[in-house]
Amino acid sequence: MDSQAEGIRRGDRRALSRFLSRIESGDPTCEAALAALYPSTGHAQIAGITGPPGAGKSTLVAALTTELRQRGGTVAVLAIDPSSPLTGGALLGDRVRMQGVAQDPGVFVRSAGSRGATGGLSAFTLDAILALDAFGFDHILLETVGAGQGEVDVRHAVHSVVLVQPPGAGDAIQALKAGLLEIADIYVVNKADQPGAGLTAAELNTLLTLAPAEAWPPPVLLTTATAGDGMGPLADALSQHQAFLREAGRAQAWRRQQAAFHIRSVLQRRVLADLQRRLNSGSLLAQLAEDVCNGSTDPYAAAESVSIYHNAIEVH
Ligand SMILES: Nc1nc2c(ncn2[C@@H]2O[C@H](COP(=O)(O)OP(=O)(O)O)[C@@H](O)[C@H]2O)c(=O)[nH]1
Ligand SMILES: [Mg+2]
Repeated sequence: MDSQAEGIRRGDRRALSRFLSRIESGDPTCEAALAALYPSTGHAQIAGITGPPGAGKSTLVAALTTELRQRGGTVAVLAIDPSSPLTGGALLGDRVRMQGVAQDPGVFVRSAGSRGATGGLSAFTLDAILALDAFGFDHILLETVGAGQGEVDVRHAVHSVVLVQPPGAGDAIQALKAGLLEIADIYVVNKADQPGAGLTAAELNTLLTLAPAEAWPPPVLLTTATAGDGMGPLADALSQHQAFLREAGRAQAWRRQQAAFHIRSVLQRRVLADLQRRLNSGSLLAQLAEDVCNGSTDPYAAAESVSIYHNAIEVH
């Protein structure tokens, strides 16, 4: 096996860090190592923390990490934020808190810009989760900016989706009315120290009672992430949701959906990489563009001429 993959199995954090960098850079040799690590996965409880920018997701992830550590679990945090690539920005809003958790050997924090992959979560995220799971973390917290398609994608990468909103988030409530936000397993109204939080939570509760009854009625929780308030009930809700998934074969169904999503993501990445290579080789794309400009063809016929990928690209 790949030496970094072996390092991950042994619990070597530096090997894990380096391996995540390789995954992020799109190193194709990672796939064999990931395949070798796959049988070691399935232990971690994976939660997606999503919601609009500024809702307090990073602060909440830090506070929740502290809570989960107090309960004895190890925690990996993966923050995917297109606006803050690998080196950018303070991942966890509160620097003091960040230092606190960063020095804890039971906590691993990784921030990454989303790799421009079309629509939401990329194969990178799934591969990174796989590596963190194989390393043996008890909890993986994935922070993503909830925006359009990304929110739908996150459901297939995590066991539990937590939607974080600030008070008075009229837009989110409109979206919920339109059925766009019925993806969350747990709703959190953060910044409960600000006016209107109780009202927003009550509105959300009302809207959720209008939705068709589900086997898991999503709870609505109030938190003040900056003070660490509400983290106990949030950690409880997460473990209750995990227990719910384990009932009646739901975990198997989840695993199947997750596997399908992962296969599709890997295929999309390969097809796109193949296509990129093909278009770059011998300046094929530049040549075709030239043909379109001089009137000898049109963009559709030009695309058609790269026919080897014609069918493959439609697989999505
Ligand atoms: N008043 C208040 N501010 C908060 C709370 N949680 C986060 N914030 C602040 O909201 C801002 C955005 O927080 P951040 O965690 O970066 O949000 P993210 O963009 O969703 O990750 C920061 O200034 C935080 O200090 C809270 O519970 N109450
Ligand atoms: Mg953030």
